[in-house]
Amino acid sequence: MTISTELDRHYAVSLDDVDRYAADGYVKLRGVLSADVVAHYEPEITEQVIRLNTQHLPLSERDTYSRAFLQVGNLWRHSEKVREFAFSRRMAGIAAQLLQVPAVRLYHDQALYKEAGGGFTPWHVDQHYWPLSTDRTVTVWIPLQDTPMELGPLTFAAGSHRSGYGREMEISDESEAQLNAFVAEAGYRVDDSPFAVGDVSFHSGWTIHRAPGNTSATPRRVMTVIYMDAAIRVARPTNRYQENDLAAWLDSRPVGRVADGPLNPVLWES
Ligand SMILES: O=C(O)CCC(=O)C(=O)O
Repeated sequence: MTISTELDRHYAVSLDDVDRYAADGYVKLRGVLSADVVAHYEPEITEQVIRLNTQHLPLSERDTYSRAFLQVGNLWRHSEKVREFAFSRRMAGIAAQLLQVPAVRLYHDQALYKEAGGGFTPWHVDQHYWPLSTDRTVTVWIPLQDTPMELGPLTFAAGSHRSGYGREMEISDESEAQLNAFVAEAGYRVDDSPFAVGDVSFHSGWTIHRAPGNTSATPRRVMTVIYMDAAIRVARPTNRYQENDLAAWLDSRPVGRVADGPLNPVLWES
């Protein structure tokens, strides 16, 4: 099988996984990509991250959020090869099956590289940042190497997407402290299990999640793609981050309109 065939090959999500996603707000799927596919795209993604990264301060001079990772968005616009990867129909099809919608669009992609010695990612929810009308959003987190505990695997509080807690909180030391206490008190199962290369996770926009720091000597290289229901509409921004997102990722589409800007192509439809 060729690399691009594999990226576009349909993955039938089991009913069990659809149910687990609905109940837990995330699902980890093993072996969705082959090691060959990951090895084919990783160097190009890494090259683009290095080229486009604007964070040059040493870790010791950064705040908690900036220590967590180097973050570069919409890499697909800079490289045809990354576009192939980010637009994978296999991944987008899984997103649609988990969201139980007939079609999904791209919100944006984002590389999240946790440097050697990089700090923890504080507990947070993603949709705090997104001016979108419903909760039909999901992020695929694709590690580009094996990711044992030392590298900082993405960690989920299972079932927390239904709590409504922490939705007004931006990612910070405060969100880490408050959500940590909430997750412990509520008794959510915390899944910080490792990822092997080819494993991916999908988490909902309201799932409370974090990642430990990278205590290893190598970077934790991760690519993510955020999908939304193709019928989702632009909602009135409720904070300054949502105002920025509206301009950066949604082509400043008017409130109430389907989020169908040129940066938001449909990536999969049934
Ligand atoms: O990769 C990380 O450390 C955090 C990722 C994350 O929060 C996300 O993809 O929503």
